[in-house]
Amino acid sequence: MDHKVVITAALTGAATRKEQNPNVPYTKEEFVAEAVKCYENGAAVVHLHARDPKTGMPTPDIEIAAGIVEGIRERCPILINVSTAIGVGVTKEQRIAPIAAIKPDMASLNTGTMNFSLADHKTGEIIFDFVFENTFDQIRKYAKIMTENGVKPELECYDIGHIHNILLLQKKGILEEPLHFNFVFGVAGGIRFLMDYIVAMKNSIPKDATWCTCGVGPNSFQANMAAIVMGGHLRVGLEDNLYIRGKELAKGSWEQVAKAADMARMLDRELATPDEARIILNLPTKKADSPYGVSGD
Ligand code: KMH
Ligand code: ZN
Repeated sequence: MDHKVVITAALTGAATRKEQNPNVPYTKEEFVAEAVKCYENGAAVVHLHARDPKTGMPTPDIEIAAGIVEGIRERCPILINVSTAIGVGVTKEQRIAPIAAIKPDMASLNTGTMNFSLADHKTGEIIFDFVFENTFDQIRKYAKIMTENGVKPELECYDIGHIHNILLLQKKGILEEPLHFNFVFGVAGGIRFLMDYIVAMKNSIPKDATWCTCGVGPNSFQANMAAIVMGGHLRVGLEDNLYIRGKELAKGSWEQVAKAADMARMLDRELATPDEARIILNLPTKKADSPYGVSGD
């Protein structure tokens, strides 16, 4: 199973909007249809930030998030990874609340406080300036809640120092091992994609850890191609990249999943099913018992 690749589809994120790409889902029906298409094209995991269906803004509303999770679980066995970043203006308590309420298969766990901004890399203009707070105390508390609820954390690392934050906290055993990391490239305030950096990040994590990678905009498929070669897993989706190639808009996150799947197959890495992903990513053997259904049942 070692050679198999797990593809995650990140459908929305906190920032992308229909004005930029009309295929960003806002309603439950749009989320479910998009998740099913991602599954059909090879994704084993879907990463979710719920949106207010009327405004399209990210929302901490648990009923909305739960409705989306339930709708996806009714239609396909894809594993569900819920964001604990959600969006700008969401409180620390609101960010973690869906974990105990929904008990998704996985959740993002952000690993350091940082500038999390939007910039024009050509001109150096900072378009949107924002501090993303993830203190050690907060990371520890979120990790505890995830562990108690049987939810596998995906450790979002936007720089190599974030890996060291986790290794420091892990001296006290805050997380069940093996750990699972996501190396994120291209956030203004984080590391940009370079082969040297991804090699350094991979070499910094424990030998038994699993990892995937995603990148903002043009960093997306570059990082994923490197991960295919280096034995990592992939994340694509309209959350971080609106395009399929150049300035051509993607028809949906599913089209990026299909492209990533082709890239992986080209290098003889087969795609993991959700059941296989559960094993590869070392999800808890006992599936979280969620009132909103269980993936794969
Ligand atoms: N959009 C990614 C760069 C999270 O949801 O916790 C960040 C992300 C964080 O996916
Ligand atoms: Zn996210």
